[in-house]
Amino acid sequence: MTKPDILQIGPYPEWDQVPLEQNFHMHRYFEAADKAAFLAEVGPGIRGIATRGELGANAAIIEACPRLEVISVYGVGFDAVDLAACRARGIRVTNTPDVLTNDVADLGVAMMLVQSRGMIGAETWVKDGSWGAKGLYPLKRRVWGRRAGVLGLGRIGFEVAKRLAGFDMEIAYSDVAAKEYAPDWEFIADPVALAARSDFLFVTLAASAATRHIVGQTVIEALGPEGMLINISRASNIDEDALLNALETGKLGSAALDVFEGEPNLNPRFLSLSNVLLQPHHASGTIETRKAMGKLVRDNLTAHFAGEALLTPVL
Ligand code: 8YV
Repeated sequence: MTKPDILQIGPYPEWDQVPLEQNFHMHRYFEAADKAAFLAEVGPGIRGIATRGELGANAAIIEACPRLEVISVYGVGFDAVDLAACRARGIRVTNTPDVLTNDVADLGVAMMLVQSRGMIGAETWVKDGSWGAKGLYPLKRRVWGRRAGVLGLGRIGFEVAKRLAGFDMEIAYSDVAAKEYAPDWEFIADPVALAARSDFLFVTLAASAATRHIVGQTVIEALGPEGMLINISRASNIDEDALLNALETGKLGSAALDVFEGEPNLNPRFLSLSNVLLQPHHASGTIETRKAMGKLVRDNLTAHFAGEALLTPVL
């Protein structure tokens, strides 16, 4: 049987690349110097796309592949896939939910702890001799017992809140409706009201056109000069200019961010701030989770081309 032709949008670890190559004819879009010429050459034969959450597949790529049947996303977020184009042509889309939930929640909570307790600066204090020369490290803010807000109580938000409960935090959340699976946590529909009563605000929303800039100037300023914003979802959920303005002027206390507009080329204004913790979009980045994500990407492609039900379809 001939191997189905798959357009690969970004690199994968070797442990995924090898089995992908065994079962499919992979075409490495990300290695092509002239992407348009590459698409014009291989696009007509492409039946599947393998991509990553943050890379997705845009309308131009989809259009260049007239025989495209399925897009398999390595990531839970599929906001970078042009779903309207897929719907119009009956193209199936899969993602990798569940397998990454706990690691993403872990990183969000770790970011809160590291930033609130000033651990990056504390390590520098040890390494650069400040401990000996200047004495004790400046005091930082506690985490346990304080007020946490979770914006988006889906799978990841729920796991974040569960972990925060272990720190005896006062937990509230916003979502489109109260969740029956969260009877112990306060539901506050309005994100501004949620931010106003929170010391820490976690953004854990699945991104879409509807959630774009849901965290804008009003939410950010409601969180306030003592508040911390933690984003482990997508940059588009936050108005980055409003965030940078608030961080620069002290209207927001601090931020811990794993995602950025235009990543990995983030706005240079972030780099000169001392009240941020910046992470390279690696909330799902453990060996265990990435292996499970890669397997799901392959299993969905294999199921599709075997005519079987997709494991984790979103379309
Ligand atoms: C990335 C993600 O896919 O799950 C998502 O939506 O954005 C991530 O898991 C990951 O960084 C691999 O590219």
